[in-house]
Formats: sequence, C-alpha cells, structure tokens
Amino acid sequence: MTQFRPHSAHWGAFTAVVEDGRVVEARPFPGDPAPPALLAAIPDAVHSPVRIDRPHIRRGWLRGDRGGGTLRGAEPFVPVDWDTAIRLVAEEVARVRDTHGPASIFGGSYGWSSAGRFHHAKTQLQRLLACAGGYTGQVTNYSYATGMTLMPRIVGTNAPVEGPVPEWRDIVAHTKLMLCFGGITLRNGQITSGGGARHEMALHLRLAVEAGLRLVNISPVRSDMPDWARAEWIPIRPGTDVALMLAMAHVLFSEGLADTGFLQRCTTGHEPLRAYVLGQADGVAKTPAWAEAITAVPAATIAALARDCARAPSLLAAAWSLQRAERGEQPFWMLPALAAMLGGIGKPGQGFAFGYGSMGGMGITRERVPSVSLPAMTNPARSVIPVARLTEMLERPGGAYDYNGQARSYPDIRLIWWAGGNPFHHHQDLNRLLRAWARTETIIVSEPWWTSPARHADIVLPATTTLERDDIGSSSADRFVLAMKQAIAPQAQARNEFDYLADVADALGVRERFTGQRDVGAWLRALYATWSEGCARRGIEVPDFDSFWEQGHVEIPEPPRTDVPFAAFARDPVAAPLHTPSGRIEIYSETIAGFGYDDCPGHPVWLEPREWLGGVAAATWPLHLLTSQPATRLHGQLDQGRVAAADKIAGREPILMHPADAAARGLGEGDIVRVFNDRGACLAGLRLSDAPMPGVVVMATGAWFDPLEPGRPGSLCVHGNPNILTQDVGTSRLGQGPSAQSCLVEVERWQGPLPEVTVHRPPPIEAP
Ligand SMILES: Nc1nc2c(c(=O)[nH]1)N[C@H]1C(S)=C(S)[C@@H](COP(=O)(O)OP(=O)(O)OC[C@H]3O[C@@H](n4cnc5c(=O)[nH]c(N)nc54)[C@H](O)[C@@H]3O)O[C@H]1N2
Ligand SMILES: Nc1nc2c(c(=O)[nH]1)N[C@H]1C(S)=C(S)[C@@H](COP(=O)(O)OP(=O)(O)OC[C@H]3O[C@@H](n4cnc5c(=O)[nH]c(N)nc54)[C@H](O)[C@@H]3O)O[C@H]1N2
Ligand SMILES: [Mo]
Repeated sequence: MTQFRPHSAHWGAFTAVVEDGRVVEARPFPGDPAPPALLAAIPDAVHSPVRIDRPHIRRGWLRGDRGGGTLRGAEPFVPVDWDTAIRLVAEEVARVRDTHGPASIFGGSYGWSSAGRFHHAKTQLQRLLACAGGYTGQVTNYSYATGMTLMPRIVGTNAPVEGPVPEWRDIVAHTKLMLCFGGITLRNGQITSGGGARHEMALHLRLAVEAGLRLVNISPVRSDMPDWARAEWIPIRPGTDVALMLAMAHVLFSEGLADTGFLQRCTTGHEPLRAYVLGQADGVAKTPAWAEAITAVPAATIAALARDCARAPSLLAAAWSLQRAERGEQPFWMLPALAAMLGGIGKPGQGFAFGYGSMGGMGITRERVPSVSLPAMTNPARSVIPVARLTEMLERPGGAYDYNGQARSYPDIRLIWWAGGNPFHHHQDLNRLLRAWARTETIIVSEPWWTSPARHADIVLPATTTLERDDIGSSSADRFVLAMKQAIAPQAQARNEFDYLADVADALGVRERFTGQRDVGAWLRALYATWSEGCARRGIEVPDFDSFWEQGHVEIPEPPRTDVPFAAFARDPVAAPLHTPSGRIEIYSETIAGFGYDDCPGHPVWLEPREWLGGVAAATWPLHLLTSQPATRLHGQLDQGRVAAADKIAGREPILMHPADAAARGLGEGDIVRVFNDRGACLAGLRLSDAPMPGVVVMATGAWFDPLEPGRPGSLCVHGNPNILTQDVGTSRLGQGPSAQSCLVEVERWQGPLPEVTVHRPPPIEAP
C-alpha cells in the first residue's frame, strides 16, 4: 500500500511517498516555484547502507584507553546494546563533570542537524547537559560569525546579514543598479534553515531582471550569477573586495560625489576614513590604480562603477562568503560605509545588505513573526568559545585569546559530545583538528550515518532521521510552518534523541527536568501553542494544532507592506537612533579602535592577508582555492545520495579550473588530480571551466573526509574534502570567525593507482 506523508527538510518541504515501509520518493511541495533537485536523494540517504544500525564503542575505549594521543578513526568498533551505551555515556558524563567540572564537557555541537524544530539534536543535547550540570558551548556560526559580531557594533543590529534585508519587492520597483559581490548563486537558494515550502530566489531575480535592473557580478567566478540575468561580470581576486570598495570611495570623495549631508546626519567618523582613502593618513591614496594592482580589476572599471552608483538608485550587496576569509571584517564594514557615502540607506531598494544569494528566503516579504523553536535552557557552566576556535581550544587548555573586546581563556576539555553537526565537514585544517581531537579523553557522537565524526568517536549513538519521527518544520525565512509526519518506523535500532537522552537523563537523576514531563506529542503541541501566541500578539490568526496537523501546513499570508530597513533612522536619526554608542552608523568605531587590535582597527582598511594571489605565498602556491557551498548537497548531508554521486568524477569531488591553468600543468578534463599545500592533500576530479578566473580553482565543500590511512594525520583524503587544505585562523581578534576562503594550493596529476573511496560504507566492526 502506498502512503503519502507531508514532511520537510532544510532542502525543502515535500511529500514522502512510502511503500512497504520504505520511502521511495520525495515529491515537491505543491506550488513550490523551484523545488530543489536535492529532494531526489532523500530515499537514498534514509535507506543508505551507511546508516548506523546500533550503538557502537571503539575497541580501545572499551578496554580502558582514554585519549592521550589515541588516533581515533583507525580501530574497529564493537556493537553494544542501548542499555550498555546509555550506562557508559551517563557514567562518563558524571565522571568528567565530577572530576574536572562541567565546563570540561564540550557540548557545543555546532551544525545544521535536521529541519524539525523539536528533535533538533544540538538543542536536545544541550538541554540534557544543562540539566546535568552544564557544558562548554559555542557562540556565533560558520556562516557569518564575523558579520554578526561586527554588524551590531557599527549599525546596531545584525539584520543586514541575517535579515530582514531590503525586500526584492522594493528592489524590483526602485533599484536601478545592484552590485553583487560574490554574485547571487542560485544553487544556494535551495536551502532554507529549518525548511521552506517556497524557493523563490530565481523568481525574484527574474522579476528584477525583467524590470530592467542592471546587475553587476563582482566575483572570481562568473557562474555566481545565472547567464539569463545578463549581469556584467567583474572578475576579482579573492579576498580583495575591500580594496575595490575603498577605491570607489576614493572616486566619490575626490569627485565630490559623496553624499556629505547623509554622512554628517547619519554617520560618525567618516573623516578618518576619508583621510585614509585619500592617503592623508598613510601616504597611500586608495585610488582605482592602487586597487587595480591588488584586485586585478581595471582602474577605469572601478571608477565607472563608483560614478554609476552615485548616479542611479543603487543597492550594494555581498555574499556571506566574503567574511569567511582572513580579515573578513573589512569588506563587511566597508560595504555599509560605501552605501552611506551614496546616501541611499533607508530608501526603498537602496543601501546595503548581505546574503541575497546565500540562502533561500533572503529578501522575501514576510510577516515578522518568529519561527517555531525548542527553547534552550540556561547553561549553568556559562562556558562558551567562538565556534571556529574549536581546534585551538583543544590544543591550548587554559590558553588566553582575544575575542570581540574580551580577554578570555579556553576551557580544559576532557569529553566531547557531538549531536547534529559535522566538525570534519565544517572545520578548517582537518589534519590539525585530527591531532587536537586525539587529546580528548572521550568522544561521543550521535548520528544517523557513519559520517566522519562518528568514525572518529569512542561512543557512537544511532539517531533516527526526521522521517522516523513526528516534528514541526519552520524557518525565519519562509512563510510556512510544516507538519513533518513520521513516515516509516525507526530503522534498525535507531532512536530519537529525545528518547535516548531521556534515558541518559534518568541515569543522571534528571529525567523529569529534561523531559519537562511531556512526551513528543505534548511537546509539539506546546511549541505550536507558543508560536501561535506570538502570531496572535502580531494580530495574526493561525489554525489550532489539530487543524494544522490535519492540513499538513500553515501559510502566513504575505503582508501588504513591511518596513524598509533603516527608514525611520534615515528620516530622523535623533528620534530613531541606532543601537550603536553614537546612535549612528559607525564608519569609525571608538569602541573597536579602543580594543587596540592591529588586525581590526577603528575603520575599514585594506590589510594584506597571508594567503592571496598577490602575496609572497603565491610564489609557492599559485592557485587560490575557493571552497563554496555544494549544489548537490547541504554541506556533508546527502553526500551518500544519487545527486552528489552523479556530479563526481570517478567518485571524486570535482575541482573547477580555468583551461589556461590546466594547460600550464598539462592537465585535461576528467583527470584525477592531487590538490595540495603544506597543510594537506586530497584527490579531486578535474573539470575545465572558464567560469573561475585564471588562478582561481573551486571545490564544493561536503565530500565526506576519507583518509587513505584512517587515524593518521597527514594522510591523503582520497575523496576530496577541501578542508584538508584550508587554514584554521580567526578572521581577526574581533570576529574570530573561520577563514576558509583564504587558501592557496597547487594542483598536479595523480600518478599512483586510484585508491577506493570507502567512506560511504560502514567502518570496520568487530564481533562483541
Ligand atoms: N571550507 C569551507 N568550510 C566550510 C564552509 C565553507 O564555505 N568552506 N562553510 C561553513 C558553513 S557556512 C557551515 S554552516 C558549516 C556546516 O557544517 P555542519 O552544519 O556541521 O554540516 P552538516 O553536514 O550539515 O552537519 C550536520 C550533521 O548532522 C547530522 N544529522 C542530521 N540529522 C540529525 C539528527 O536528527 N540527529 C543527529 N544526531 N544528527 C543529525 C548529519 O548527518 C550531519 O552529519 O560548514 C562550514 N564549513
Ligand atoms: N546547495 C546548498 N546551498 C547552501 C548550502 C549548501 O551546503 N548547499 N549551505 C548554506 C549555508 S549554511 C550558508 S552559510 C550559505 C553560504 O552562502 P555564501 O557564503 O554566500 O555561499 P558560498 O557558496 O560560500 O559563496 C558564494 C560565492 O562567493 C564567491 N566568493 C568567494 N570568495 C569571494 C571573494 O573573496 N570575493 C568575492 N567577490 N566573491 C567570493 C564564490 O565564488 C561563491 O560562489 O549557503 C547556504 N546554501
Ligand atoms: Mo552556514
């Protein structure tokens, strides 16, 4: 018998088609204008041979070895029953907490997990650890850590980064020129955090193009904008955008095109920036010719861009990727500064914003209602690190570091528990991570699949996928709330996080607190009730829970009108000041200047990165590697499915290279190549393309880390996980965000026999 169950994922709402207890198809949500191709991979993932079928323990750990140089990932696992696993987990949590204090338990668990808001693995785990005494958590994220740290200091809110941003509706009606640093990459619009029913990125872009909007794609990669958008492409060296923006400012200042009225009324500190740009501060005028030498963009092009922006209603937009780089604060600070010089901030369709091409739902028109979410619990240990300082934390227990104006020190981690994230996907410099990972006494990982963190754990707990449980999908970037109905029984011995964590809580004596004395059904009703109350406070009526569940979704209608960001402020900055110390846009920040960071001074500047095409390191490593979001996956998720598999070359992740760079190395289409630098190496399949500018190569993130010799740092990744190559340094002492996009490499033909990709099969498992 065929059954149809409404469901959702970060890659979209769908109907699960179930036959004989198996999901056979994920049918797109009716009315979705652009259903993601990724939906096709869902049945593969759910019924994958790489699912974890029962709890497992690393053999050495069972025999008493507790870290201290252990090279996890090499030894076989031993299956155990759930009762044993729960007892061992509870004993280990209690031991570490009582011996070393709760901050020695790392429960940050950064990662996207799955869309359902109740069975959200990280939140569930952190609730348990909070009940049990506390843990070390993580703040900010890999997406826009630096942007979200900087933006409140300079404009008083993080809205320009995470939304709401100026709406497409206003862009279509009012904007004449839109500069897109990093383009508008439609592949990224497939994803909405928490799950979305409508994928509208292409739809809005098309309406804007039809309305005559002039788009400029300022990016190292031409295909960051679809061909049909008829955008001009301005190829730019990665990591140099701030130099181009500074040179545009030079043109505005020196040609009298800057809106001095706006600068005086709504900003503070444009004079020091002006002095810097004109060269009065350091003797170097930031002219278009100066910027040409850095960016490889012709000076005349830069000057023309500046003049065009001053002449027409313009919007300055940039992808989140620009700040995922060394000194990533600088382009994110200079973009609002430049928009302030143009004077359009607060007018419909003008000003600045980030992320239109980064995620589905940016710039849509939506009521400002909250999304459904599971409340966090206060962490009694009050210990956190900036998310991307993971390896450094493990390397330097007690070590000092700076972050956003604070002098801090790292906790001494003895136990890591990860649920719902993949550090071997998201973190940079995996060889360095592997060495640091080996210092930890115990590592627990909850996962539905044998992903890299599970393979590098001591205790592995098999989690259900969303299709094996009831939940609610909801995103702050979509107008729908979605019923995610259980479609199939839990596979093998997989259990819901909430259920097994309740058993761990029981063993730790905190079951009642952890469950709140509710079961799953009661929790879903409670979360929905809280959300409906939030809607009611904004005058929006939504159906009761039973009608919602019956219907399968709730749609919040598009509002007729929403606010233009910064409109009230721009009209009257005294009556509606920003939440900054001056109440204005801080082109110069006394606060940041007061931190005394040489890597992030008081106003935007060009600071030469360590790794970029214009620096000394490029003599040894002449190619700039961009590691972009994958079209065929969400990070590492769905890598085991057919969509990702179809894109690979002999099972390896493709690397895009300009034909001129390939010819210079004697390489051709389809070659298996070794991509390397002094941090590590991986294999990849060569794809010739004139989309990247010469000197720039592109690999998507997300191929599962597959070391030739598991457990040995420095080993070749035979599959093509590019984080074996990227550098692990903070953007600056301010943001401490990840710097993945600043990465130089070399590429050569792989000469040896082709090693097998084995990571999509379970690791070695021993009889108990
Ligand atoms: N080089 C480079 N690196 C990057 C980036 C880049 O641009 N370049 N981008 C960065 C960015 S922006 C991000 S957000 C990160 C993303 O990094 P992550 O969010 O860590 O990546 P995911 O693969 O989504 O990891 C989620 C994991 O949760 C598991 N999971 C799914 N559902 C469940 C569940 O119900 N229970 C449990 N226990 N587990 C579940 C999945 O199998 C998966 O392994 O990567 C970052 N890394
Ligand atoms: N299909 C799919 N979509 C996704 C995700 C996914 O895994 N798969 N992940 C989601 C997540 S978690 C996030 S945070 C967002 C990330 O959203 P973004 O950060 O916007 O995504 P990226 O693909 O990393 O970068 C966008 C483009 O920026 C360009 N770029 C890189 N460096 C530079 C530079 O220095 N200057 C300029 N001008 N351009 C540069 C690259 O060519 C790249 O194609 O994507 C989301 N969307
Ligand atoms: Mo992200």
